[in-house]
Amino acid sequence: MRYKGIIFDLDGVICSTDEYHYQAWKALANEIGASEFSRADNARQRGVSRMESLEVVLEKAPKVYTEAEKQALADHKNKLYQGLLANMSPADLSGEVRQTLDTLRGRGLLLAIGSSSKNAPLILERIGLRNYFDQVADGNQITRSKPHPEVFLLAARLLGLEPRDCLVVEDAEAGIEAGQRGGFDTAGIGPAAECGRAAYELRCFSDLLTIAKSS
Ligand code: B16
Ligand code: MG
Repeated sequence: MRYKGIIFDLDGVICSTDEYHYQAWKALANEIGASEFSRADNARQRGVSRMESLEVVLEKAPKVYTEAEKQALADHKNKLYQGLLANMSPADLSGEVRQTLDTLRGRGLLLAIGSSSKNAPLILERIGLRNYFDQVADGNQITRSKPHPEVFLLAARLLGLEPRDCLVVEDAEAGIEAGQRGGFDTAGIGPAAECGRAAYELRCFSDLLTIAKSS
């Protein structure tokens, strides 16, 4: 087998919480008069930290905020976001994703999460995957978010694998860059499949079954 492990991004790869991030940032943007904040702006928030994501919204804001005010805005957005997460259940995990993960595991691959999100444990709980992955590396354990490779290097280390033995699966261009900088092969899905930088471009999640096949 070409790979021994697969490291999955969470938001936008395992589940569609990328849409909830957009909705929460859009609500905040409207509240502070940054109503020109758009989906194109949101694309730049994929994979980067909460505070870096806030800066994207504030580019459209009519006033300048202090650091303390920025922290309060980020906290407020996170409350809006967690309100959306509260409605999630195992039904929000697609059958395609679940079956693909089960098949990959059945082939003997180690599976990990590598997410910039501090909400990753909560999301995994909501969708019924709290104890599913062999390892979880997330925004609570790192100081530099994507495109820095820290979270993927941590995930590989927790799995006991070298980067060259792992495939990183990402929906964000920043995540593809992080994987490459860390020495991983990368597979892009959604926006990351269109950025022209991923080694593999997935049309759908189950395409992974072809990339990581038994030899
Ligand atoms: P939080 P991922 C990332 O998750 C999101 O793509 C990004 O939009 C978000 O700003 C970041 O998590 C931090 O999320 O506010 O929940 O800590 O795609 O790396 O799984
Ligand atoms: Mg993502």
